[in-house]
Amino acid sequence: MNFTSRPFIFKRLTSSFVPRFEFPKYNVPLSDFKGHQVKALKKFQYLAPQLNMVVEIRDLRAPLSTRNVLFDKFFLAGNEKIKRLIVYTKKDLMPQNKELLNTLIRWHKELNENFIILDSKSPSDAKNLLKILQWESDKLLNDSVPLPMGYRVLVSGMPNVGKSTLVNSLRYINYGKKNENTKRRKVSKTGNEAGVTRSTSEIIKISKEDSQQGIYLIDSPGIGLPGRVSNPVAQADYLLFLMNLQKPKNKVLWYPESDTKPTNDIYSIFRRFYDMKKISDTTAAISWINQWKRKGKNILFDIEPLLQPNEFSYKEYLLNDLKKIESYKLENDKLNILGSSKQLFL
Ligand SMILES: Nc1nc2c(ncn2[C@@H]2O[C@H](COP(=O)(O)OP(=O)(O)OP(=O)(O)O)[C@@H](O)[C@H]2O)c(=O)[nH]1
Ligand SMILES: [Mg+2]
Repeated sequence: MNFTSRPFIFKRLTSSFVPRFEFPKYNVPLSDFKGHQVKALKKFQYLAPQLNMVVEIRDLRAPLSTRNVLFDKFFLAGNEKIKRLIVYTKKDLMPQNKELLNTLIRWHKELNENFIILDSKSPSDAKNLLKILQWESDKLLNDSVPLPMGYRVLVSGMPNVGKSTLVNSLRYINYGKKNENTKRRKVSKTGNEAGVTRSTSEIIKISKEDSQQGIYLIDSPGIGLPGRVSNPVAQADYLLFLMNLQKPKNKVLWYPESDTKPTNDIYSIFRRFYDMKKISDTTAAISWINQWKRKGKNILFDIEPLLQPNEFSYKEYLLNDLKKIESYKLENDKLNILGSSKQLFL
């Protein structure tokens, strides 16, 4: 898809359907921290001295919305020695988008960050990630850095980005068939709705039983940001707005399969859900958003920076996000968990 010019999008319009080009400003409640997320942040601080690496998971289709500046703060709070690898999941839902890839390369170069892109469910992708972890672990071994607790990797990220799925794929490489009736055993529960993992996991061994140095994972609950739009109906409407902008002709995609007409009316989508089951607008909105999370192929959630690549600064965006958090006075006590409010990325 070409995001560099709006006229390109116009060309794709059907004669009968015109998507919205402006999204209405809703005055809706903003998100707050949830109890189990605050607990997880505290646990991160507690675990920090044992950690060698943090693998930070983001959704490739929402590279901005699933970046959490709280994790950046974590690295400023005296944890700079921990290696950091950014992993974009759901590659299978955004295949071969060169423009997006080039954008990510540019952004991460600016911040001197390493990233990879994968499908959390793919065994070969998991194997490649394990090779990276093995390589990092071997480096310490060769430098005779003592690791009495093995090489420890925390898997962190926003809710529902695919952390537990990836943990399971990594575990499966060396332990999938050996244990328990040769059935594939999940070490970490996964699910379609956000908030499946409720607490930070025990350590999960992923290196071979007889390896010289163990590599261990710690799964964690998704941690969101306060101050984001939390109303599911508004979120669903925004998704519909984006979907129509990007795929105006794609009628079925992840509307309920039975209906094929594109629409700008989010309630008409909800009604298609009602047909199947009597549910509230909120439940329908959540179900529909979850369909995007699972199978929203080629629909980006963060579209503006790709439409206006020259006007968008990644650094500025993140500093802004950080400022928003700093000014989130109500929750200040909780945010102090992650140390001082030093400026980032400067
Ligand atoms: N297509 C596709 N689906 C994925 C991928 N990774 C995860 N999923 C799906 O996304 C949903 C969420 O996955 P989880 O692994 O439970 O996500 P999580 O980050 O552990 O979620 P929380 O614990 O709730 O924060 C599940 O339905 C997974 O099957 C991926 O790379 N590609
Ligand atoms: Mg999970």
